Amino acid sequence: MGIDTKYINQFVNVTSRAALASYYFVGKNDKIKADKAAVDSMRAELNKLDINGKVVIGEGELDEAPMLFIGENLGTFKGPAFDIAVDPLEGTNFVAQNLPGALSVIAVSEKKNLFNAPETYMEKISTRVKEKGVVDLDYSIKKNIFNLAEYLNKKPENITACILDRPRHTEIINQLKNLQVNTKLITDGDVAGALLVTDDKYNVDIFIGIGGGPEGVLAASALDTFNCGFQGRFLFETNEDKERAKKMGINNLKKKYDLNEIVLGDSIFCATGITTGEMVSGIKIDKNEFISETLVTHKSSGLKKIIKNKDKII
Ligand code: VTB
Repeated sequence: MGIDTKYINQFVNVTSRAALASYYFVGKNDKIKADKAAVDSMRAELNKLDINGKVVIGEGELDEAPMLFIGENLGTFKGPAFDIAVDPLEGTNFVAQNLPGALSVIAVSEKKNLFNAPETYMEKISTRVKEKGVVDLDYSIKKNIFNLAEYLNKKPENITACILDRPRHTEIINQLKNLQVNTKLITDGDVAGALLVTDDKYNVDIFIGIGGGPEGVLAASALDTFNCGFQGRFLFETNEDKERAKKMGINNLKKKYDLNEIVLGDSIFCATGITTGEMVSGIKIDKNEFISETLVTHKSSGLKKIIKNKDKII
Protein backbone atom coordinates (compact mmCIF):
# COMPACT_ATOMS: atom_id res chain seq x y z
CA MET A 1 0.00 0.00 0.00
CA GLY A 2 2.51 2.59 1.12
CA ILE A 3 2.02 6.11 2.38
CA ASP A 4 0.12 8.37 -0.03
CA THR A 5 2.31 11.10 -1.55
CA LYS A 6 -0.26 13.69 -0.45
CA TYR A 7 1.21 13.44 3.06
CA ILE A 8 4.68 14.53 1.98
CA ASN A 9 3.88 18.26 1.94
CA GLN A 10 1.88 17.92 5.14
CA PHE A 11 4.87 16.50 7.03
CA VAL A 12 7.23 19.02 5.42
CA ASN A 13 4.94 21.69 6.83
CA VAL A 14 5.13 20.08 10.28
CA THR A 15 8.94 20.16 10.47
CA SER A 16 9.13 23.57 8.77
CA ARG A 17 6.85 25.12 11.37
CA ALA A 18 8.64 23.40 14.25
CA ALA A 19 11.92 24.71 12.83
CA LEU A 20 10.48 28.22 12.66
CA ALA A 21 9.21 28.00 16.25
CA SER A 22 12.66 26.99 17.45
CA TYR A 23 14.43 29.51 15.22
CA TYR A 24 13.25 32.34 17.47
CA PHE A 25 15.48 30.88 20.20
CA VAL A 26 18.65 30.78 18.11
CA GLY A 27 21.45 32.25 20.20
CA LYS A 28 19.30 32.70 23.29
CA ASN A 29 21.30 30.16 25.31
CA ASP A 30 18.19 28.34 26.40
CA LYS A 31 18.05 24.73 25.21
CA ILE A 32 14.86 23.96 27.09
CA LYS A 33 12.83 26.82 25.64
CA ALA A 34 14.16 26.16 22.15
CA ASP A 35 13.17 22.50 22.42
CA LYS A 36 9.79 23.24 23.95
CA ALA A 37 8.93 25.65 21.13
CA ALA A 38 9.69 22.95 18.56
CA VAL A 39 7.82 20.26 20.51
CA ASP A 40 4.71 22.40 21.01
CA SER A 41 4.61 23.44 17.37
CA MET A 42 5.14 19.89 16.14
CA ARG A 43 2.37 18.57 18.35
CA ALA A 44 -0.07 21.32 17.29
CA GLU A 45 0.65 20.83 13.58
CA LEU A 46 0.46 17.03 13.73
CA ASN A 47 -2.85 17.29 15.54
CA LYS A 48 -4.31 19.21 12.58
CA LEU A 49 -3.62 16.36 10.15
CA ASP A 50 -6.21 13.79 9.14
CA ILE A 51 -4.14 10.90 10.42
CA ASN A 52 -4.31 8.41 13.25
CA GLY A 53 -0.78 8.94 14.47
CA LYS A 54 1.11 7.44 17.37
CA VAL A 55 4.52 8.50 18.66
CA VAL A 56 6.82 5.46 18.72
CA ILE A 57 10.06 7.34 19.11
CA GLY A 58 10.01 10.44 21.21
CA GLU A 59 12.88 12.57 22.33
CA GLY A 60 13.80 14.11 25.62
CA GLU A 61 14.44 11.53 28.29
CA LEU A 62 18.16 11.50 27.67
CA ASP A 63 18.51 15.21 28.38
CA GLU A 64 15.21 15.59 30.23
CA ALA A 65 13.88 18.02 27.69
CA PRO A 66 10.15 18.51 27.03
CA MET A 67 9.03 15.70 24.82
CA LEU A 68 6.39 14.30 22.57
CA PHE A 69 6.02 11.16 24.62
CA ILE A 70 6.05 7.60 23.38
CA GLY A 71 2.51 6.34 22.97
CA GLU A 72 1.06 9.83 22.49
CA ASN A 73 -1.74 9.83 19.92
CA LEU A 74 -1.69 12.54 17.29
CA GLY A 75 -3.94 13.79 14.50
CA THR A 76 -7.69 14.04 13.99
CA PHE A 77 -7.99 10.21 13.91
CA LYS A 78 -9.78 10.59 10.56
CA GLY A 79 -7.16 8.93 8.45
CA PRO A 80 -4.58 6.17 8.14
CA ALA A 81 -2.72 4.79 11.15
CA PHE A 82 0.88 5.99 11.19
CA ASP A 83 3.77 5.40 13.54
CA ILE A 84 5.72 8.60 14.08
CA ALA A 85 9.30 9.13 15.24
CA VAL A 86 10.09 12.69 16.23
CA ASP A 87 13.12 14.77 17.07
CA PRO A 88 11.54 18.23 17.06
CA LEU A 89 14.88 19.86 17.79
CA GLU A 90 17.91 17.80 16.84
CA GLY A 91 20.88 19.75 18.18
CA THR A 92 19.55 21.77 21.10
CA ASN A 93 23.08 23.16 21.67
CA PHE A 94 23.21 24.35 18.08
CA VAL A 95 20.13 26.51 18.53
CA ALA A 96 21.06 27.68 22.03
CA GLN A 97 24.53 28.74 20.90
CA ASN A 98 23.71 29.80 17.33
CA LEU A 99 25.82 27.08 15.75
CA PRO A 100 25.31 25.38 12.37
CA GLY A 101 23.33 22.20 11.88
CA ALA A 102 20.17 22.34 14.00
CA LEU A 103 17.30 20.40 12.46
CA SER A 104 13.67 19.59 13.12
CA VAL A 105 13.12 15.94 12.19
CA ILE A 106 10.27 13.48 11.75
CA ALA A 107 9.95 9.98 10.31
CA VAL A 108 6.60 8.38 9.55
CA SER A 109 5.70 4.83 8.65
CA GLU A 110 2.53 2.81 8.41
CA LYS A 111 1.44 1.39 11.75
CA LYS A 112 3.88 -1.07 13.34
CA ASN A 113 6.57 -0.39 10.74
CA LEU A 114 9.01 1.70 12.79
CA PHE A 115 11.08 0.25 15.57
CA ASN A 116 9.57 1.01 18.94
CA ALA A 117 12.37 1.54 21.45
CA PRO A 118 13.01 3.47 24.63
CA GLU A 119 15.44 6.38 24.66
CA THR A 120 18.81 4.82 25.21
CA TYR A 121 22.13 5.06 23.47
CA MET A 122 22.78 3.11 20.31
CA GLU A 123 25.91 1.86 18.63
CA LYS A 124 25.59 2.77 14.97
CA ILE A 125 27.22 2.42 11.65
CA SER A 126 26.11 3.87 8.34
CA THR A 127 27.71 3.62 4.94
CA ARG A 128 26.68 3.56 1.30
CA VAL A 129 27.07 -0.23 1.38
CA LYS A 130 23.88 -2.30 1.33
CA GLU A 131 25.53 -5.70 1.02
CA LYS A 132 26.03 -7.73 4.17
CA GLY A 133 29.51 -8.70 5.29
CA VAL A 134 31.35 -5.53 4.28
CA VAL A 135 30.87 -3.36 7.36
CA ASP A 136 29.40 -4.71 10.56
CA LEU A 137 29.10 -3.62 14.18
CA ASP A 138 30.72 -6.91 15.17
CA TYR A 139 33.85 -6.31 13.11
CA SER A 140 36.89 -4.47 14.40
CA ILE A 141 37.44 -0.89 13.24
CA LYS A 142 40.36 -2.14 11.17
CA LYS A 143 38.32 -4.79 9.41
CA ASN A 144 35.51 -2.34 8.68
CA ILE A 145 37.87 0.26 7.27
CA PHE A 146 39.84 -2.23 5.16
CA ASN A 147 36.66 -3.84 3.82
CA LEU A 148 35.11 -0.47 3.07
CA ALA A 149 38.27 0.80 1.39
CA GLU A 150 38.33 -2.27 -0.83
CA TYR A 151 34.62 -1.94 -1.61
CA LEU A 152 34.97 1.74 -2.52
CA ASN A 153 38.23 1.12 -4.32
CA LYS A 154 40.02 3.64 -2.12
CA LYS A 155 42.97 3.55 0.21
CA PRO A 156 42.22 3.70 3.97
CA GLU A 157 43.95 7.09 4.08
CA ASN A 158 41.36 8.35 1.60
CA ILE A 159 38.43 7.21 3.73
CA THR A 160 36.65 9.74 5.93
CA ALA A 161 34.85 8.60 9.08
CA CYS A 162 32.36 10.82 10.85
CA ILE A 163 31.97 10.34 14.60
CA LEU A 164 30.59 12.25 17.57
CA ASP A 165 33.39 13.94 19.48
CA ARG A 166 32.94 12.25 22.86
CA PRO A 167 35.35 10.74 25.41
CA ARG A 168 33.61 7.38 24.90
CA HIS A 169 34.99 7.40 21.35
CA THR A 170 38.64 8.03 22.21
CA GLU A 171 39.59 4.44 21.49
CA ILE A 172 37.83 4.36 18.10
CA ILE A 173 39.27 7.75 17.13
CA ASN A 174 42.79 6.57 18.01
CA GLN A 175 42.34 3.44 15.94
CA LEU A 176 41.12 5.50 12.98
CA LYS A 177 44.12 7.77 13.38
CA ASN A 178 46.47 4.78 13.38
CA LEU A 179 44.87 3.57 10.17
CA GLN A 180 45.41 7.08 8.74
CA VAL A 181 41.69 7.45 8.19
CA ASN A 182 40.45 11.04 8.04
CA THR A 183 38.07 11.81 10.86
CA LYS A 184 35.27 14.30 10.85
CA LEU A 185 34.37 14.97 14.47
CA ILE A 186 30.95 16.39 15.16
CA THR A 187 29.93 17.98 18.45
CA ASP A 188 26.22 17.03 18.23
CA GLY A 189 23.64 16.18 15.62
CA ASP A 190 24.20 12.58 14.69
CA VAL A 191 21.05 12.27 12.59
CA ALA A 192 22.78 14.52 10.07
CA GLY A 193 26.11 12.80 10.77
CA ALA A 194 24.71 9.42 9.80
CA LEU A 195 23.22 10.91 6.64
CA LEU A 196 26.48 12.40 5.37
CA VAL A 197 27.25 9.06 3.71
CA THR A 198 24.30 9.53 1.33
CA ASP A 199 26.05 11.84 -1.11
CA ASP A 200 29.64 12.18 -2.36
CA LYS A 201 29.42 15.93 -1.91
CA TYR A 202 29.69 15.52 1.88
CA ASN A 203 32.88 13.48 1.57
CA VAL A 204 32.02 11.03 4.36
CA ASP A 205 32.39 7.28 3.79
CA ILE A 206 31.34 5.92 7.13
CA PHE A 207 29.51 7.15 10.19
CA ILE A 208 30.32 5.22 13.33
CA GLY A 209 29.99 5.35 17.12
CA ILE A 210 27.49 5.67 19.94
CA GLY A 211 24.71 8.25 19.82
CA GLY A 212 21.05 8.52 20.67
CA GLY A 213 18.84 5.54 19.78
CA PRO A 214 15.97 7.73 18.57
CA GLU A 215 18.38 9.58 16.27
CA GLY A 216 19.48 6.20 14.88
CA VAL A 217 15.94 5.14 14.01
CA LEU A 218 15.25 8.50 12.37
CA ALA A 219 18.42 8.37 10.29
CA ALA A 220 17.66 4.77 9.28
CA SER A 221 14.40 5.85 7.71
CA ALA A 222 16.13 8.31 5.36
CA LEU A 223 19.08 5.97 4.72
CA ASP A 224 16.57 3.36 3.53
CA THR A 225 15.35 5.60 0.71
CA PHE A 226 18.94 6.53 -0.16
CA ASN A 227 19.61 2.80 -0.47
CA CYS A 228 22.39 3.01 2.09
CA GLY A 229 23.30 0.57 4.85
CA PHE A 230 22.72 1.01 8.57
CA GLN A 231 23.18 -1.15 11.63
CA GLY A 232 22.24 -0.28 15.18
CA ARG A 233 22.51 -1.93 18.57
CA PHE A 234 20.72 -0.38 21.53
CA LEU A 235 22.73 -0.04 24.71
CA PHE A 236 20.63 -0.70 27.76
CA GLU A 237 22.87 0.34 30.62
CA THR A 238 20.79 0.77 33.75
CA ASN A 239 18.40 -1.76 35.24
CA GLU A 240 15.62 0.71 34.56
CA ASP A 241 16.58 0.77 30.85
CA LYS A 242 16.61 -3.02 30.77
CA GLU A 243 13.22 -3.35 32.45
CA ARG A 244 11.67 -0.82 30.09
CA ALA A 245 13.13 -2.58 27.07
CA LYS A 246 11.66 -5.88 28.23
CA LYS A 247 8.27 -4.28 28.73
CA MET A 248 8.49 -3.05 25.15
CA GLY A 249 9.00 -6.60 23.99
CA ILE A 250 12.77 -6.49 23.45
CA ASN A 251 14.02 -9.78 24.86
CA ASN A 252 17.48 -9.92 23.38
CA LEU A 253 19.04 -6.73 24.73
CA LYS A 254 22.24 -7.22 22.76
CA LYS A 255 20.62 -7.70 19.38
CA LYS A 256 22.17 -6.02 16.38
CA TYR A 257 19.54 -4.58 14.06
CA ASP A 258 19.90 -4.17 10.33
CA LEU A 259 18.18 -1.28 8.64
CA ASN A 260 15.31 -3.42 7.39
CA GLU A 261 14.54 -4.52 10.96
CA ILE A 262 14.30 -0.90 12.14
CA VAL A 263 12.27 0.50 9.27
CA LEU A 264 9.82 -1.88 7.62
CA GLY A 265 8.00 -0.95 4.45
CA ASP A 266 7.30 2.59 3.40
CA SER A 267 8.39 5.74 5.21
CA ILE A 268 8.53 9.50 4.90
CA PHE A 269 11.41 11.41 6.48
CA CYS A 270 11.64 15.20 6.78
CA ALA A 271 14.48 17.24 8.26
CA THR A 272 14.14 21.03 8.14
CA GLY A 273 17.09 23.29 8.84
CA ILE A 274 16.84 25.67 11.78
CA THR A 275 20.40 26.97 11.56
CA THR A 276 22.29 26.41 8.30
CA GLY A 277 24.19 23.15 8.21
CA GLU A 278 25.86 20.93 5.64
CA MET A 279 22.65 19.46 4.28
CA VAL A 280 20.05 22.21 4.48
CA SER A 281 19.94 25.95 5.04
CA GLY A 282 18.38 27.38 8.15
CA ILE A 283 15.19 29.39 8.49
CA LYS A 284 15.12 32.81 6.86
CA ILE A 285 12.51 35.43 7.63
CA ASP A 286 11.21 37.70 4.88
CA LYS A 287 8.70 40.20 6.32
CA ASN A 288 5.67 38.10 7.30
CA GLU A 289 6.91 35.01 5.50
CA PHE A 290 9.56 32.41 6.27
CA ILE A 291 11.73 30.35 3.99
CA SER A 292 12.66 26.82 4.99
CA GLU A 293 14.71 24.02 3.48
CA THR A 294 13.76 20.41 4.14
CA LEU A 295 15.47 17.20 3.19
CA VAL A 296 12.62 14.86 2.30
CA THR A 297 12.62 11.18 1.51
CA HIS A 298 9.71 8.91 0.63
CA LYS A 299 10.64 5.29 0.14
CA SER A 300 7.84 4.04 -2.14
CA SER A 301 8.02 6.92 -4.63
CA GLY A 302 11.82 7.09 -4.42
CA LEU A 303 11.66 10.78 -3.57
CA LYS A 304 14.84 12.15 -2.03
CA LYS A 305 15.39 15.84 -2.38
CA ILE A 306 15.69 19.18 -0.66
CA ILE A 307 12.47 21.15 -0.81
CA LYS A 308 12.55 24.92 -0.37
CA ASN A 309 9.32 26.44 0.93
CA LYS A 310 8.10 29.97 1.44
CA ASP A 311 5.10 30.31 3.69
CA LYS A 312 3.19 32.81 5.81
CA ILE A 313 4.42 33.04 9.38
CA ILE A 314 0.79 33.42 10.65
C1 VTB B 1 23.49 12.54 19.65
C2 VTB B 1 23.14 13.81 18.90
C3 VTB B 1 22.24 14.72 19.63
O1 VTB B 1 22.90 13.67 21.68
O2 VTB B 1 22.50 11.58 19.55
C4 VTB B 1 23.87 12.85 21.10
O3 VTB B 1 22.52 13.51 17.67
C5 VTB B 1 24.16 11.64 21.95
O4 VTB B 1 24.17 11.91 23.31
O5 VTB B 1 22.15 15.95 18.92
P1 VTB B 1 25.36 12.59 24.16
O6 VTB B 1 25.30 14.07 23.87
O7 VTB B 1 25.02 12.27 25.58
O8 VTB B 1 26.65 12.01 23.72
C6 VTB B 1 22.73 14.93 21.05
O9 VTB B 1 23.98 15.57 21.01
C7 VTB B 1 21.75 15.77 21.85
O10 VTB B 1 20.50 15.16 21.95
